[in-house]
Amino acid sequence: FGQVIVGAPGSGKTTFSRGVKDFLNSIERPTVIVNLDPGNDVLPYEAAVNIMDLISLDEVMDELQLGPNGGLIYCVEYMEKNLDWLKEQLEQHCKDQYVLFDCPGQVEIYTHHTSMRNILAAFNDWGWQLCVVHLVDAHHCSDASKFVAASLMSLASMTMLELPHVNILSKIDLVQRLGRLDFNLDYYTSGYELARLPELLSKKEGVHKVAEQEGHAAASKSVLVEAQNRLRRFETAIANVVDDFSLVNFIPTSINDKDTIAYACRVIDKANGYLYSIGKQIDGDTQGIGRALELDDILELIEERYIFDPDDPYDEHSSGTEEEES
Ligand SMILES: Nc1nc2c(ncn2[C@@H]2O[C@H](COP(=O)(O)OP(=O)(O)OP(=O)(O)O)[C@@H](O)[C@H]2O)c(=O)[nH]1
Ligand SMILES: [Mg+2]
Repeated sequence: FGQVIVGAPGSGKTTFSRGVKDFLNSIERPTVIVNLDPGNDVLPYEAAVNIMDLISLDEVMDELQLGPNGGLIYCVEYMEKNLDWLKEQLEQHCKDQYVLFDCPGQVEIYTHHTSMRNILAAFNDWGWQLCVVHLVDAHHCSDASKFVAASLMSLASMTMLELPHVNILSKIDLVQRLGRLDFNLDYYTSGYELARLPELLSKKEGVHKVAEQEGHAAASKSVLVEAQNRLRRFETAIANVVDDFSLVNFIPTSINDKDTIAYACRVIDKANGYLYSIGKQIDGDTQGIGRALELDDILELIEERYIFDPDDPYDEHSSGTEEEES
C-alpha cells in the first residue's frame, strides 16, 4: 500500500512525505519514502529507494543541454524505460512497508504526458495498492482565478492518472497570508458550486473595481471592464467543467498540525484500501489511525487556529498575542 504524492512545484510534497512518514511511524505503521524526483538533490529524509541513483536531473541538463522541464521529461521517460530497476529496488527495500512516493513538481507529467501514468500502471501490475495524493498550496484560495485553475489541474491529473485520488489543500496554516478569505473555508474544501465563485466575487468586488483602482481614462476603463467581464465568463466556463465531474474536493492540512495529518491519512487509508486490510497485509499497525476527528471538526479547528478576523479586536490572532509574536 502507499501514496503517490504529486502537485505543483513548492506545493509541499517533500515536506508532506516526511511529515506523514513521521506520523505513521508514530502509530507504529512501518513506513518508508521513495524519492521519485530526479531533481531532489537535498532530501530532508532518508529515502528507502532514491531515483537519483538511476538518473539525476542536473546531469541530464548538463549532458543533453536541456532546460529543467525538458530535462525532467527525459528523466521520467528514462524511468519508464528502466522499470526493472525500480521493481527490483522496491522488492529489495520496501517489502511489507507502507510506501510514500515523493514525486517531481512539473505538472505536465500528471496532466499531459503518459510516462508517469504508465509507471503507476506498472506499480499496479506489481500488486501495489496506491492512492494519488495531490497537493495544492492553500494560497490559491486567495484568488478566484487561481482556485479555479488549481481545481482544473486536480481534475486533469485525476482523469489522467486513473488511480484513487485525494486532493489536499496544503499549508493551511498560511492560508490568510495574502489576506482575508472571501468565503468560509468549507466553500473551498467542499468543491461544491465552484462555478459560482467568479460570479460571487464579481458581485462582491463590483465589476468596476479594477478600472477605478487603476485610475484609467473613461475610454480605457470600459475596455478594462469588458476584459474583466470576459475573464469572469471564461473562469465560470472552466469552473463549470470541474463542477460537471463533481469529483474535486480538498482536505486541508498543515504539516505541523497532527490533527489535520491524521484526518488526511484516514481518508487516504480508505481511498487506497489500506483501511480494509489492517492487520492482514502489514505487520505492526494492526489498529490503524483510530477515531480521528471528522471533517467538520477539522474545519472548525483550522478556523480557530489559523483564520482570524483582522477587524475583530477580540480575535486573539489579530491583536498580536504573545503566542503569535513568538
Ligand atoms: N507553513 C508551512 N509551510 C510548509 C508546509 N508544507 C510545506 N511547507 C514549506 O513549503 C516549502 C516547499 O515545500 P517542499 O516540501 O519543498 O515542496 P515540494 O512540493 O516538494 O517542492 P518541489 O519538490 O520543488 O516541487 C518549504 O519551505 C516547506 O517548509 C506547511 O504545511 N506549512
Ligand atoms: Mg520536493
